[in-house]
Order: sequence, then structure tokens, then C-alpha cells
Amino acid sequence: MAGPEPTTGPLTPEELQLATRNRGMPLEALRYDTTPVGLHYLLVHFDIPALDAASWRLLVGGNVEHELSLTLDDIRARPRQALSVTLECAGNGRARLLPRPVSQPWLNEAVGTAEWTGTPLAGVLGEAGLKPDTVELVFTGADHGIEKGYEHDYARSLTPADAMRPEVLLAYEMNGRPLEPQHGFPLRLLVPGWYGMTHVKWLMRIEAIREPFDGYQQRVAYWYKRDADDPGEPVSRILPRALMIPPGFPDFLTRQRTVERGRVEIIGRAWSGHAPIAQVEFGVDGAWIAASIEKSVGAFAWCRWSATWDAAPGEHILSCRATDATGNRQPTAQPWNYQGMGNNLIQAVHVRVR
Ligand SMILES: Nc1nc2c(c(=O)[nH]1)N[C@H]1C(S)=C(S)[C@@H](COP(=O)(O)O)O[C@H]1N2
Ligand SMILES: [Mo]
Repeated sequence: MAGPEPTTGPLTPEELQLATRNRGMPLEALRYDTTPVGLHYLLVHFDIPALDAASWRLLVGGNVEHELSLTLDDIRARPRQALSVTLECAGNGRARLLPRPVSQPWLNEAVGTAEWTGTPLAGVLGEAGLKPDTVELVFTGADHGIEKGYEHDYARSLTPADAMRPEVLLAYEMNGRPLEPQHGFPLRLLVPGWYGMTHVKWLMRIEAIREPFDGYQQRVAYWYKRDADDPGEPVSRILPRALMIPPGFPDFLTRQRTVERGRVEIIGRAWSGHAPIAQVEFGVDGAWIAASIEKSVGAFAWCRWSATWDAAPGEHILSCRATDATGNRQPTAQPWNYQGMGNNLIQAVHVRVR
């Protein structure tokens, strides 16, 4: 069953229903190195499952030498690692595309950075012993539902090479506390640098398989496609993006900003899942200057940037754009695709200076 085609129509009640279940990070929270848990963005495809930590087990099986069944205490007793990681939904920016792919209607704000603590996945996979003809590992969550007619447990796969990277964690803490129910309690996968869909929450099973995984969230969803028939390219790592804290104060309904004239310190964050951020530019009405960048708190975490603006009275459009060390730069024209993936179009903030 196909879903609705991209539309130029008004937001539908179904999109609004998704938008109120999920939530973005208010952009003023870009001020924090580590996003408070309650301000971190949230995306839950189906229902938040009710899991009991005492009876929960992580099963590791399929094409392995030794099947494992691990309790939460078993996992917590393994080598511990904490990493500061920026997560972003691959659908961030979708609602600004025209026509608009119909799904969770993100604008700019599907991002957050947390300190995640867990144990390296490589250790657990090493103990299970992947057989040499393993092609992929499938990570399955406890949540279940129907998407575009396909009934399934939420599941995503990775190649052994991607899964064995040292920064990939089985995470049981977020900002120093057990995961909240909505963020995957008791355990989630964390694949630093990759878009959000990879970080499977409420993890129940890891299965080694000998064929590429063809589950819905892997085969159908999360592809860069021109249209319904384009085979496309799979979505993986996060494209570069910079966002600023909108300066001044907002109008309640329109969010239009009012700023006092004179020197204004503009602050924001920038990140990329491909490489460190090499440059951030700040733009006023289309003229760009270099912003200064601070060192990020971790290889997979956003960095803070700032620029000084001498605000002259009138209406202005403020923008920012990031370039990473591989030379990827945010586009100034919308990178349209059929599922609304990876729209890292530069941010534009309308301000009135008085
Ligand atoms: N089991 C499961 N894992 C999931 C999801 C889900 O719906 N079910 N959503 C994914 C998507 S699309 C994103 S963007 C991130 C969001 O993580 P967060 O809600 O902790 O910010 O979780 C991912 N992991
Ligand atoms: Mo997502």
C-alpha cells in the first residue's frame, strides 16, 4: 500500500497528530552543550512500549557461534563508555519542502545532543562470535505497528563493519540517568554520526543474517528517491547543518523576531555525521561572513559557533550555513526528494530591528 503523494495543500490533521506526539527541540535550547532530556527532540513511530527491566532480555542470535541472552545487569557490568552524541532525524526539514512529503512535519528542530552511556556493541558481538558469512546485523525494537500497509516490529540493520566501529554503543543512560521510556528504556542502539532512524530504541534482539535485511524501515523507508519508482540511495550519515538561536524576542503566533539595533551576539550550533565542522558562515540578507567555531565536546557532538552582527533598523533575513571537513556544504536551494530526507537547506530567520 502506498502512502499519500507529496502535497502542496495545507497541513493535514494526521500530520498535526504526529507533530503533537513527537516534538522538536526549541531552538533556544541550542545554548546548551548537552540538551536537557526534556528538551531533546523525540520521534516514536508507533507506541512507546511498556518494558519491565527485571524480565527484559537482550537476545543475540542468528548466524553466531554462541547465542546470548543478556539481562540489563549483565550489560551494565560490561565495559562502560560515555559519549556526547548529536542525534538528528533524517526527516528534519521535511515540512519546508514543496511539495511536502506527508509524514512527521519537521521544520528545523529535530535535533539534540546527549551524553549517552553504555557498552561498546563490538564487545557483545565478539562474545557471540559472528560467523564469517554474516552480511548484516538486524536490530529489533519492542514497538510494533503498521506503516504504509506493512505490519512490523521497528527494525534496522547495519553491516558488521559499521556495527563493529568502536563508537557504536548499547546505551542504557542518557545524561547520566537511565533512559526515559520515550528514549528507549531500558536499552537502545547508538550509532554516532548516523541519522536518528539507525539508533533503535527498546532494543530486544540482535540477529546476524546472511542476506541483506528487507524489513520496512530498511528497504522501503529512509531512501533518497526522486519519485516512487526511483530505486534511490539509502540514508545513512548526517549531512552538515548549522542552526542559530533566533535573536531578540518572538511574536507568539508568527514567531517573527524583534531585535534592538546595535551589536547582537548570534550563537548557534553546527554538526555533520561525515566529518568535523570546518566552517560556519553567518548571513545577513544574503551577505556572508565567517563565524567563529569552538571545539566540539566530542567527535560526534555539535560545536558552538558565534558571530557579531551590527543590527541596523529594518527587516532582515538572518541565515547560517555549515561546511564540514569533507567539503560538504549546506545548500541554498531545497534538496527535494520523495520521502523528505536530509533537507539541510540553510536556516532563515526573519527579524525586525527597531
Ligand atoms: N524502536 C524504535 N527505535 C527508533 C524509532 C522508533 O520509532 N522505534 N524512531 C527512530 C527515529 S526515526 C529517530 S529520529 C530516533 C529518535 O530518537 P529520540 O526520540 O530518542 O530522539 O529514534 C529512532 N529509533
Ligand atoms: Mo527520524
